[in-house]
Amino acid sequence: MTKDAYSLAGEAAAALRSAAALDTFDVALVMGSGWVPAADAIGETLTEIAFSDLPGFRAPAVAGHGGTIRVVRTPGGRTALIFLGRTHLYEGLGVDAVVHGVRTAAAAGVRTLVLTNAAGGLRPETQDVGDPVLISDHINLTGANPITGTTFIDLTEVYSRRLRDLVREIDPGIAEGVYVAFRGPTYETPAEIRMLRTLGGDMVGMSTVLEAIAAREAGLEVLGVSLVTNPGAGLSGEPLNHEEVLEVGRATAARMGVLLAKAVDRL
Ligand code: 8IG
Repeated sequence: MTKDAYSLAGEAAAALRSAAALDTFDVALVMGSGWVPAADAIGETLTEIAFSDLPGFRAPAVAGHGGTIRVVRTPGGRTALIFLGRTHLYEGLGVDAVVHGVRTAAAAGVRTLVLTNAAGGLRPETQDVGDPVLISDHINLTGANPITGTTFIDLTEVYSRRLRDLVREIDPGIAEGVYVAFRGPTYETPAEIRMLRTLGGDMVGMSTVLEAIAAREAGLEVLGVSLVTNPGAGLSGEPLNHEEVLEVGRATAARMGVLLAKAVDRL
């Protein structure tokens, strides 16, 4: 079963190369909810391929999460694969489905991966809604792992210090933080949010960590960026609302797009 997932990614990569009429790609970006409008700023679209046209992909289940791969030429002349939408563990399709895009990108020749997400903020004292945060490390509380067997991957530097330093040259004020992932789809209880603050988390979400692990297994260099779209449950006195989360994303998309566009040409 596990080996099957890697060969399925190989088949998807071959189909992607053929659909794009390109042999390789420089960088892949996974755009989480709130980041999709930012994709327009990355560059000129050469081709757009529906997930449903490639082996092993499923259309995302959540409204606002997209469902295509854009092949983009950046102003600096790089070719980027932009995954508009992702599969989440809470959809119940299994961990191989969650990381299929990352494995496909790696099999298609990508060496650098940008993972973006929308997240709850665990530090409202220092974070504002709409702020991007560089992911410096993660805590995987999903209970899942994309790797099966005796493959002991080093996770000392999942999120490349080199790439974080590069982004900080573009946006010196950008914060860094530890991203904690739960399986979801429920948001946290206030007690869980207090626990995560004690554990050293700065953002909480339901994505990214499994993709980052699969990327490190494939030898990719990873940049992770969270968009803080709400304070964690119990930190603001308001209940969490998926529509409001999407709205914050829309309102801040332009800033995210400019940041990523500048970053991608320097990676
Ligand atoms: I956007 O507060 C977004 N995604 N687990 N908790 C979790 N995921 C999230 C949250 C949040 N906000």
